[in-house]
Amino acid sequence: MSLHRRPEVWGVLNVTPDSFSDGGDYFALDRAVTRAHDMMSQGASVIDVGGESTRPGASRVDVESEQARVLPVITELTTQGIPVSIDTMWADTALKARAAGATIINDVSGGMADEKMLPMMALEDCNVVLMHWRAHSQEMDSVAVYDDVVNEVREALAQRVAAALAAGIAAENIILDPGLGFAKTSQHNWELLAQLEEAIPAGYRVLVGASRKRFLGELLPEGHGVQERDASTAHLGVLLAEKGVGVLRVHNVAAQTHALDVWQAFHQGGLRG
Ligand code: PMM
Repeated sequence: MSLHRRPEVWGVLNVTPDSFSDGGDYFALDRAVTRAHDMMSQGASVIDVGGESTRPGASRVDVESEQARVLPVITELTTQGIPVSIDTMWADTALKARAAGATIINDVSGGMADEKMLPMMALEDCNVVLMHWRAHSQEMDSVAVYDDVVNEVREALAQRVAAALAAGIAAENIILDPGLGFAKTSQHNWELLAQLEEAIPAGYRVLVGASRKRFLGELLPEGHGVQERDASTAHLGVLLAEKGVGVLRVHNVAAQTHALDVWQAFHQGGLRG
């Protein structure tokens, strides 16, 4: 048998102008819903819907535009029975997404970007992802400075957990995330991955979002397409399964599912279960 339970795979659905355009457009909505169904049939357990790009250097999206992008998509997905996580730093967007049927709130700022976030999460009493974060996209590269990234991320996450518990969030609702690429160089990402057990306060479920990120691209030939990072993402997902990570947040769900099928069959000595 495997040492750890098989991780869940969450499919990324970014409803941003460079992906599915704004949610008011029927064709964009239609394409987003089709994409979500594809990811569910490929083995996703949750679709993580986001309307603000958090790439390094990206400018912020105002709350109204974000909601116009994500809420129609979330309403449609939840009506069709698809479990949805809302990827937002705005408490108001998270609250409206909950009203539209989202069951999980994924805040990459761990409640730091909007002071209303943690109290709202406590009242909603749902699963929440709290990620390690230092600053918004335009500033985050300038604060990617650490003496000891593993200890500093653990201490910062422990501080977020303390704030979440003080706000009234139940410990069993908390999922922690090291925040790969958010105020982190590639070297920082690899150090966090190598010592993930030390980087995350013990006793919480862990989500890792490594999918297609730049640090994986650095291992590929120059000029490669971003989708060529999917094999590296899937491989890393298996290594994270070995470490007991509970959730892998990925763009290519089929690739990650196949890789986990191999991992499971390898540990079980066949295709049982
Ligand atoms: N990364 C992105 C967006 N949301 N959420 C969590 N919890 N963890 C992450 O690492 C994360 C995230 C980066 O952008 P993408 O949507 O293109 O992957």
